[in-house]
Amino acid sequence: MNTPTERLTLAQAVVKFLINQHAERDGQTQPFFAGCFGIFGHGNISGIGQALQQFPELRYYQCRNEQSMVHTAVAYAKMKNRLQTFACTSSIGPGATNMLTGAAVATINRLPVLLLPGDIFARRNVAPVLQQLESSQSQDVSVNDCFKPVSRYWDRIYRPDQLITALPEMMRVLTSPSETGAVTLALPQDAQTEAFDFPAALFRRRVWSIPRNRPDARSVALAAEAIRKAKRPLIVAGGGVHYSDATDTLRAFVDATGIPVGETMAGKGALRFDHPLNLGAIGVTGTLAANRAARSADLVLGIGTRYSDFTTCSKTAFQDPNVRFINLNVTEFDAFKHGALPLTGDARATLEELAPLLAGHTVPAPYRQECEALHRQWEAEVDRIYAIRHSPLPSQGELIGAVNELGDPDAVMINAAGSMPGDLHKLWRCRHPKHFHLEYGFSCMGYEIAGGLGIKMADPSREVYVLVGDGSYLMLGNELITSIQEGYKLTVILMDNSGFNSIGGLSRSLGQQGFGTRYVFPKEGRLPGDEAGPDAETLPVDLAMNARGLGAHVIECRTHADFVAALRAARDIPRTTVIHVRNDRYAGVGGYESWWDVPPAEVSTMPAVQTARKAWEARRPDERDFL
Ligand SMILES: Cc1ncc(C[n+]2csc(CCOP(=O)(O)OP(=O)(O)O)c2C)c(N)n1
Ligand SMILES: [Mg+2]
Repeated sequence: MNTPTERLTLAQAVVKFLINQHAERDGQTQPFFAGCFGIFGHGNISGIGQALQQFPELRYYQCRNEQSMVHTAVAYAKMKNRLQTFACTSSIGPGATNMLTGAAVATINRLPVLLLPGDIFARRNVAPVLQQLESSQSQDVSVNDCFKPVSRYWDRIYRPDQLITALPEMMRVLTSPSETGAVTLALPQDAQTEAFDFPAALFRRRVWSIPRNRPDARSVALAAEAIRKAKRPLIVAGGGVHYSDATDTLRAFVDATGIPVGETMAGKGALRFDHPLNLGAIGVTGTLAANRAARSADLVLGIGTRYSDFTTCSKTAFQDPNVRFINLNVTEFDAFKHGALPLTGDARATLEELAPLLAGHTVPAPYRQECEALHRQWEAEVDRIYAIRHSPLPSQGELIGAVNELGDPDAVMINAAGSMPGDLHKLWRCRHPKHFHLEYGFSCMGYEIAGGLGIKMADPSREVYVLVGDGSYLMLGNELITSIQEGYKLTVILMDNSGFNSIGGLSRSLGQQGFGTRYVFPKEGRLPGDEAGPDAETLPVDLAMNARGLGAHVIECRTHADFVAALRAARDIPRTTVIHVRNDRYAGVGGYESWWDVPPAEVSTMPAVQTARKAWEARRPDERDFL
C-alpha cells in the first residue's frame, strides 16, 4: 500500500504536528498549543527556529529567560484549567538547563507544558560540541538527562522517524488529567534539521478528549454511608476542584449537605469568600476558622488535593483520634493518601455521583451553626487587618486589603513565594474562581511576573495584579519587557521590604535572628541580621528605577494613601505598570493555631536555637500517621 507522505525536517514535523493538536472537554474544543516561547541558540536556531519561521500558525514569542518562559506557559495552562498550554524551545546546554526549574513547577503542580530543549549531536563525530557535558562512562549522556525526574514523559529523538511513536505518547501524557506535567522531548541539534518522508496522517487534525472518569460505584456508596454517619465532616478543596471545573458543583454540594470547606493554596476560590460555609484557607497558612474545624473533624473529604505539609500542618491539623478520609481525586496516587477510601475519578463527575446518594442529608444543625459563626469571626479578623494603618511604613496586610478592595473584582491576583503567600491565603477575598493564582507546589521565586504574563495571555480581558516581593523581583523580573513587547498589560505591585522577609521570620522562629535575610552591607566580615536593628547599612538598590529602566510605567508610594491613589491611577495606564511600595518588615500577619515542621538544630551554642528546639520537640508528637 502506498501511504501518502510529506517530506519535512524533524523540527518541521514537530511544529506541524503541534499545530494540529486540539483538546476537547464538555463539547468545547480548542487548539492545545497556543504558541511557542523560545530563545534561540546554535542548538535550535536551524531546527525548531527555522520550523517556527516556516509555520507561523504556531505563533513564536521571544522571551528573556528560559526558566521564566516555562513559568509563563505553566500559568497560562493553570488559567485554562489544563485544556491549553505552550511549547518552549531552547538551545542546548545552559538554555536547556534553565528550563529545569520550570519543569519542576509544572510537574509538581500537575500542569501541562511541552519542553523542547536542543541536545548534543546525535552523530557525535564533532563532539564535544560547545556546551556539551562530557562523560567518560557513556556517550549517551547530556545535561538533558536532568529533566528525567521532573518530567512526566521524557524522550530523546535521535532520528526523525522516532517522532511517529513519540509525539502521540507526548500528547497522551499532556492531556491526561492524572499524568499531566512537564513533557520533555530532547532534540539533538543535527537531527532537528534532518529530513524524512513522514506519513501525512501524522499531521491530521487530532482532537484529544479529556475524560471525566467515574469512580468505582461501590466506593461511592460506601462514601455516602460514611458521610451520613459523620458528625463533623469537613471538605478540603484543592486545585483539582478548579482543574475539573467543579466549583459550581461543589457549591451545590455544600449547600445541600451543609459540609463546611477549607481551601488549600491551589484550591482557594473554590467557593466565594462570603459563602457562610467557606472557612477559608486551611493549614499552616490557614484561618482560625478552618484550622479549628480541621482539628475536630471526624471525616475529611479531600477533593483534588495532594495533602502537602502546608495543608496538613505537617500532619498535625487533624486531631480527632478516629478521623477518616475520603479522597476524590483523578490521580490514584493522591486518592489513596492518608489511608483514605479512594474515589478515583474526576472531581465534578464524582460529586455528581455522590450528591444523589446524600439526598435529604445535612450535617447536624449545631455543627453548621458553629461553622457559620467561625466564618463570621474570620471575616471580622480580615476586616481588622485590612483596616490597620501602620506607620511610618504600611503593613503588608493593609496593602493586600487595598488591592483586594480597590482592584478590579474580575481581576486575577498572582503570587508564588515569600511572606505574601501566607498572608494572601488567609486574607484574600475571592470573588470568582480565578481571583487567586498561587504557585505553591514549588513556591518558586520568580514565577510571579512571568506567570502574570501567562495569565494575561490566557485572558486579556482581565486585569492582572502581580504581587511580587523584592527578592523574587530581583531573581526573575525581566519578563516585564516581554509584557511590554507583546502589549499584555500587567499591574505589578512590588512589595519592597529590603530582603527575604518570610525567611527572616522563619529564621527568628528558629532562634537565628534573621541571619542572611536583610539587604545590608557586611560589617566586620559578617552580614548583620535583626540584632543589628536599624544600624545596619542598607544597600543602594533602587528597584523602581530598575523597573523604569526595563520600560515599565512606575508609580512610587510611601504611604497607604499613596498606594490607594496608585492603584486607581494604574487602572487607566495601558502599559505594564509597576507600583513600588515599601512595607514594614516586622508588621506581619500572625499564625492561627497552625504548625509547620521545620526542625531547629539539635545541638547549638546559641541559646535561642536551644529554646526553639525544645519548643519544636514539644510539638512533634502531634504529628499523626493515618494508617
Ligand atoms: C527560587 C527560590 N529560591 C529560594 C526560595 C526560598 N525562599 C522562600 S521565600 C524567600 C524570600 C523571598 O523574598 P521576597 O520575594 O523579597 O519576599 P518576602 O519574603 O520579603 O516577602 C526565599 C529565599 C524559594 N522559594 N524559591
Ligand atoms: Mg522581600
